[in-house]
Amino acid sequence: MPNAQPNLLDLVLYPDPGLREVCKPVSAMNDQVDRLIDEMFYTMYDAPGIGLAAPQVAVQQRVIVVDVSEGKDQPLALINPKIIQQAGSITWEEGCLSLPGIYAKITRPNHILVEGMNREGKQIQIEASDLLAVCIQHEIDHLNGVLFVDHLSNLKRSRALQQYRKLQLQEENEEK
Ligand code: K2U
Ligand code: ZN
Repeated sequence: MPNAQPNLLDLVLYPDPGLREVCKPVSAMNDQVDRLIDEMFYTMYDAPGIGLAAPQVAVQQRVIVVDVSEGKDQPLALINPKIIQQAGSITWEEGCLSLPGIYAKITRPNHILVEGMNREGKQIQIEASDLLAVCIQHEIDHLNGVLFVDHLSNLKRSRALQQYRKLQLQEENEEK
């Protein structure tokens, strides 16, 4: 009998090296992956967030969860997701649960066709636009060890990471 209440997982924070690894594909849907997906959704909604990738909870597997709906009632889990078509362009102020407190405008395609396996183990294709497209691309980046700040110019990235380190130091000092 699986445990009813999923566990809240610890979020991995930059500069943890796990965030820079290329994650391994999931060979087949199984109970462990199914439980991981429940725990990722539970952790994402609690953060709160609208997306989460497995390496952000220290699991180096190609699993993402997203829910950009207002009502928090449209959960989408994708295993081994792959973008097979992309078009257009949208600039969005992105944040990341692994780099709390920093935000930056990132430009990405705003229409994508994604394929992957759903949590029932079925191969599916999803068309996504705007925020859902941004979110899915942000999460797939995580599976390839790419963070949103990597899409910035060197100057903007170094400024963002400098600000992040300052915030982390302030946090540590406040905890003392
Ligand atoms: O992967 C993550 O860190 C979760 C990201 C997903 C995301 C980032 C930028 C743009 C879209 C999605 C976010 O931290 S979730 C936090 C959040 C909450 C509400 C609106 C936007 C971002
Ligand atoms: Zn992120």
